[in-house]
Parts: sequence; structure tokens; C-alpha cells
Amino acid sequence: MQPRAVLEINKPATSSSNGSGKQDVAADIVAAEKYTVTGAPAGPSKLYQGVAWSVHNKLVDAFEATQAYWKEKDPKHVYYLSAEFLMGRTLTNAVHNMGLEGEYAEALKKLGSSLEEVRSQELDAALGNGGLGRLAACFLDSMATLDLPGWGYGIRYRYGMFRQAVKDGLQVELPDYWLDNGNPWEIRRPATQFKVGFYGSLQDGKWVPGEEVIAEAYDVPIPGYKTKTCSNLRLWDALPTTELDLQAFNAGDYVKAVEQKRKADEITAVLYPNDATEEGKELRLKQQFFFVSASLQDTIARYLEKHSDLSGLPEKACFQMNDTHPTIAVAELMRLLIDVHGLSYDDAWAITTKTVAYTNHTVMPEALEKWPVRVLAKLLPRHMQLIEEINDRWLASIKDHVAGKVEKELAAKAAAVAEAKAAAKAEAQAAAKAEGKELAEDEEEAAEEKKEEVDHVAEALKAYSIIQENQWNKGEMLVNMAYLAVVGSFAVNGVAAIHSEIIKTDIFPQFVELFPERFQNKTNGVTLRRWLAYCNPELSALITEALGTDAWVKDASLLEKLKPFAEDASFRARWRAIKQQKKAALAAHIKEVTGYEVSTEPLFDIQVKRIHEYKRQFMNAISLIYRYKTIKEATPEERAKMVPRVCVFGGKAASAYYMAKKIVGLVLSISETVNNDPDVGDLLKVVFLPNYNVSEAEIIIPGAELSQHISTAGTEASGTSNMKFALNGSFIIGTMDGANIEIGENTGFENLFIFGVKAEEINRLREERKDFKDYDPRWTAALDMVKAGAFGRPDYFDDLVASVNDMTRGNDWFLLANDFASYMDAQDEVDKLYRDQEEWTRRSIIYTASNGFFSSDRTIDQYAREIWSVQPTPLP
Ligand code: Z57
Repeated sequence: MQPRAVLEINKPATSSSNGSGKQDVAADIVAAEKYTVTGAPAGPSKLYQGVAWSVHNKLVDAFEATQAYWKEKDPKHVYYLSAEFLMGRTLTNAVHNMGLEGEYAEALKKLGSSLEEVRSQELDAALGNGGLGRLAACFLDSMATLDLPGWGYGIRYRYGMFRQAVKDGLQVELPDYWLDNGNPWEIRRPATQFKVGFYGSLQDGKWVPGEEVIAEAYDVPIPGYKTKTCSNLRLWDALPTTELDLQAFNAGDYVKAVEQKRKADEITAVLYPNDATEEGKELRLKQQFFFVSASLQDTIARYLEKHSDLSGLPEKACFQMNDTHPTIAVAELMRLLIDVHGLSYDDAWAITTKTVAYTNHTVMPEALEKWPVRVLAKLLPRHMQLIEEINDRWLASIKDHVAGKVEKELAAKAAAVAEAKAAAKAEAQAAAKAEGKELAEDEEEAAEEKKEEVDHVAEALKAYSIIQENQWNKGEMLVNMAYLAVVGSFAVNGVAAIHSEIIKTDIFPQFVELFPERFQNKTNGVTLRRWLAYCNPELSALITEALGTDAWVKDASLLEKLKPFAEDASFRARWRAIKQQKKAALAAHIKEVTGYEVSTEPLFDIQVKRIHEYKRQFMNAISLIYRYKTIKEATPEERAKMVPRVCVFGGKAASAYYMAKKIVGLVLSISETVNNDPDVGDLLKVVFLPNYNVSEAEIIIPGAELSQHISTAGTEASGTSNMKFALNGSFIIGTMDGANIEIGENTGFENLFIFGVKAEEINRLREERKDFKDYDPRWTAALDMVKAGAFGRPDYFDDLVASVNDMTRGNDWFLLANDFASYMDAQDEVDKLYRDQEEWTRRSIIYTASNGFFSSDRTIDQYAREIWSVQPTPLP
């Protein structure tokens, strides 16, 4: 394990940029190095710190100007509530967004360095798992760029996403010490503190918490691109209400005396490392409530500085809940309005349901949060009581509708009704007889009617209930957080067109039936600043030259104008040369971190994303085993015709995800076998790049020629790396899933390698798979190699192989066997097209030209207009 390199960081030095006139950036950097980064030995790390602290000061200036202006103007704000913000590095992004690259390039040259050299010293801020967290970060960039008043709100985890390393051919997890050298990108706000309570009981209807912590704010300035606007990401840290319990201290119990401090520390200690799977831990719920409560209290406090009456809150604030993680906001806003600010239930509900909106990011059942009533009632007794009341009122409000629906259904099932009636009548008669009397005719009828009403309506109402019985553990009641979010929100959206349809038909149909207008789609997007302009400056320069302007960085629709250049052979040659350059950079990186030397001639084929069975990295791996086998068996003539490939995998497996860890193990084993097999040479290299994160992605994506987005149809809500790859001129091989579909519509499906079954077929195929025998011979051959130990450790891979190949065990839930043949055929098409480099390049240009739609500026503009009603408010 690498030792922790700790620098001593003091308070930031004052900037020489204060005041007007020409600034001496080099002097700023030197002063920051001397007075802020004291103690550290001179070198690139210290220089980075100096540069960062000098940029920090400029950010603070911009931040204060923007926030003061917004405070004065008092426009409506959006508050993006998210348990995750996957920010990555800040230096280059901040320098470029603020238009300081010229000054800093010059200053660093004077100091014998460069921005490229110092930027690599920065540690990623990895306060997120994957897509959902990175989306939040892209959204902040776009909100600031579009001058939209709004903040992000989240948690200042002291340990972000774990660092992934490889040991003995397997993934190991190491802590992420991202704050060790201080954090130049945040401003601590000791004056902004709120109390957050947990546990305790209700006394005379009032909540008396059993435990309290203080939430303290840290602000992370978010500079927009080519605008003065500098927005805010406010992250909360937890402090004990009293550092030491003096009574316990005096009584000699030192450990108990610091108990409070330990409990507070625990709340913000670490990000849960699960992407799209839920871990029902009480501490996780504590984290969620902690940041939600602090954020709502903070917003209300600022609102009340300007307004006396909370009834106007919906005109000034909108809370966008990023997945169900912040959904306790519905109950907490109700509690604050009723218990703290004295509003009636009805008034509070009217405000809440005009202020809160919800984004769903998954349909995977294991990711949909359901908290046991027992856990909620213990940690948040008042909130559980409010959720019960919300649910009771909700069910009462729809009872007539449901009864009507039931009546209709029953009418259609007349025979069944008659039977039920007869049974009810018999029952009533028996009861009457037991009491020694006959049933009057009208009494008989009433009994029949009542039985019918009560049973069927109550049964039907269960589907609408926020509180439901656990189907796997009868008797345990659960709060369905997605249902709470839907009932409490004025807008609910999915993240790609297909996903927004699936949530309507499969996840929330009973709610759609009641308020169809609440459901929307907002197809995801990515910021073109980080994901094209800054990570691929060479390609960006060529685009700017061709279009005669760099306006495309802010207006992505202009990329369309690149299309004619695809027909120009000399432009194609330059495009291809840049792709080669980015491939060479990636090859150098592969050599540096894995030791493998790869040629830059082969097709660079990449799959980077969290490891999950539904994303089917295993299917990719099986296909590579077959490719390896084919190479081994080929004649020299056949080998000469093959298209060589460098196949790269990257991604973290959640630390407790058994199958995902085995998939990483298999890829590493294949890599070891294939790359060291002298028969193979440059025809195939398989690389697992450890610790895939934002900064790795910035190197990998520009070097890709083919990227894989091969989830089982209907499982990947959107995907966002597919957009980044497409914008960098990489082809997509993928399924009709998530945003792949819209990328296909924009790029032209003839330019994608689409394979596999469609979402509509999945349910049927899952039924049929019990008898699945139609294995492709390539599939069988490849899996037989794994079983025979061609990649070592056959026992270790047993369960993995069984999960897709043994219908008595894993059942191949994600239908790898079904899609394998068409996947292999699509891969053959890839090889065929790659042999025609002119055509390949032509289409690569078409990819970049066609996908401006996937700029997060477009996404955020839609959120602002169609959900938030927030107006651009640029500084004059
Ligand atoms: C996460 O990264 C996503 C969904 C979740 O429910 C959780 Br928890 C984490 C991802 C989806 O899997 C992607 O398909 C999607 O592109 C991304 O969220 C952003 O919407």
C-alpha cells in the first residue's frame, strides 16, 4: 500500500488579485505556496497546491459576487438534493471555465511547469458511485453556465468512493484519502450550522430527539463557462453538539465523554459504495436525513430573511430529489412547516407538493429503496407518524376512484362476483343462524354488497399504498420511498425516453392512472466542457477550426455543422490523426498502470462502467475468450485477415457484490493469459484498468474507437458514458436500451452496432429461459474453456459460469445466452467496417456531429422550463 503523503495546509493566503488592474498570477502562486502550503517539500504536489489556492481566491470573488446578486434579486432557486456528486478534479475545469487558461499557462511557464503537469497532482473528489453522481456534477456545471439560480446540496464525505487496486488477480478496496492535503475547492462556513435530531420519542405529539448533531456547511464554488455566474454546491459535515460530555469526563469515563464526537463523525465518514443496489443500513438513512434536514432548514432560513410568510415558498424554491435517496424530504418539509413554523397540515401539504420534484434513475427492484417501518419509527418517529398520515389521507382521497375501478372490473367478472356473493350470503346466514335468527332479505343483500366492497377495494388500495407488507418477509411493513416521492412531488421524471415509458407502465402505472400529467421525461446529458473541450483539446481545436468558432462549447447544436466535413478526405485524415494521438496517450497510460505494452494500430474497444450483472461485462469477456480461441486455431492466412483489437475494461465492483468481484477476477485472468501468450501477439490484448474514475475516464474516452453499452434491454435507465464516447467520435455497440436508442435516432441507426432482444420481449424470455437450450456453439466453447481452467482457478469461476449457464442455478436472469449470438454477429460487423478506415472515420465524425443533443445544457434547460420554473439570472 502506498504511504499517505500528507501536506500541512494552513489558511489560504490573501491574493494579489484583490483590487483592480493586471494581476500577477505567478506571484499569487508563489505566495500561496509559501504561506498556504507551508511545510510541504517543494515539488509538483506543492506547486499544484499553490496554483489551486490561487485559483481558489478567484473563485471566491466570483462566488461572492453571484451570491450577493442573487440574494438581492431574489429569483426562484432550484435545490438539487443528491446523496452523490462525482466531481472529479476541479483545477483545469475552473481555470478554463473562468477563462484564465492564458494567464495560468504563462505563469506556470515562468515557474518552469505547465497546467498539464500540475493538474495530475490533484486527487479526484469522488463523492459518488457512478452515473447518478456524475450526472449531478454535470448538472451543476450546466446550471451555472446557463446562469440559473440554484445550488446543489449533499454530504461532505471524508472518504469518497474507495480506491480500487488489483492484488493476486482480484479487486481490493483501499480508502480514499481525498482530504489529506486539504481541499482548496471548498469554503468552510462555521457560521452556517443547523441542528439535526434522531431517535427519541413523541411527547404530547411533539418530537423530542434522543440524539442531536450539528450540520456545518462547506461551500464548493461552481464556475459557469464564459459567464460571471459562480454557483454553489453546499456540502454538510456533522459535528457533535458538545465536543465532550463533561459529566462523563468528570466521572472518569473518557470513552463515553467522546462518544458524541464519534457518533457525529460516523454520519459523514464514508460514501456507501453501491451503485443501483440498496443497502438497508440505518446509518445510510441517517446520512440521508442528515443532509436533507440541514438543506431544508437552510433554505427556509434564507427564505425567511426576505419573506414573512411561508405560503410563498413554492414561488421561490424547488427541491429536485435525485433518486429516492433524499425522499425523506417530503416528510421533513412537512414537519418543519407544521411543527416548527406552525402551519396547518393542509397548508403544509399544499406547499410541499408544489415544491418537491423527483427523478427516478432505475427500475431495478434491488435499487428501489424500501425502509422498514420499524427502522424509520425508531430513527425518525415523528416522520414515520407523518408518513402514516400522508398515506391515510392519500388512500382516502383515491378511495372512490379505486372503488369505481373495482366495480368496473367486477362487472366484467360477473361470474366470480356471483360466487363471492353467494359465499358472503352463506356466511351471514350461518352467523345469523348461530345467533338463532333468520336473515331478512334486505340484510342479506347488504351483507353481499358490503363483502364485495370491503374486500375488493381494500385489496386494490394496497397497490397504491406507500406502506406495504414485505413480500419476502410477511408481517414486516415497509415504506416504499419511490411511492412517497411520487405522492409528494408535483413532477416525476425518468432519465431517457424508453426509461420514462417503462416507469409509467411497470413501476408507477397506478399513479399514472390518477395523475398522468405529473410524469415527464428528461433525457440525460453530459457537460461538453469536461467531456469534450477539456479532455480532448486536440479534437476540440479541429472542431473549432472547422466551424470557425468555439461557440459549440456552449451551444452544442452547432456541432451539426460538422457533417459536411465528414465528406472531406483531408479533414478525415486530420480527424484520424487526432484519434491516433489520443490512442497513443491511452496506450502510454495502460503501460504506466498495468505494465502491458499495447500497439496503437489495433481497434481500441472499451467497456468502462460500474461492474454489474445487468451491464453484462461477463458477456464481453466470454466473447473475448472466443476471439482468443479463434486466434489460437487460425492459420497464418486467416490471422492475416483478422482485425487486431485492444480490449479495455474498467470499473469498480461494490465491495460486497459477490458476482461482480468474480467478473473482475475473470477479466484479469483472461488478460494475464492472453497478453502473455506469444501466439497472440498484437491480434488481441485484454486490459483491466484499475480504479476507473472521472480522471481515468478523461484519458480513456478520447482514445476509444468502439465503446460497449450492452445492458439487457430495459435495465439501464439511460447511461451517460455512451454520450461521452459518441461525442468523442467513438462508435457504439449496444442494445436497444436507455439512451442508446436516442443516440441511434440522432446518429442514424446504420452507424451503431445494435444487437439483442428488445425490452418488450424480456418478460417472455425470462419465462422461457427455464427450458433454454439454444446455446450458440461459440458460447459453449468459451465457457468450457473457463470450466476447464484455461484461465486458472476453475473453482473460483464456478458460480459465475453457473449464473448464466446452469438453469437450475443462476437462471441467466440478464439473458446473456439469448443475446450472445447476435452480439457476436454485431462484433463481426465492427471488424468488417474497421477494415475500411475512410468509411470508419467518416462515420466517427458523424457521431460527434450528431450528438449535441446530449449536452447537459439542453437537459438542464428542459428541467428549468418544464419542471423548476427557474429563470436565467446573469450578473449585469
Ligand atoms: C446510479 O448510478 C444510477 C441509478 C441508480 O438508481 C443509482 Br442508486 C445509481 C444510474 C443509472 O444506472 C444509469 O443508467 C443512469 O444513466 C444514471 O443513473 C444517471 O441517470
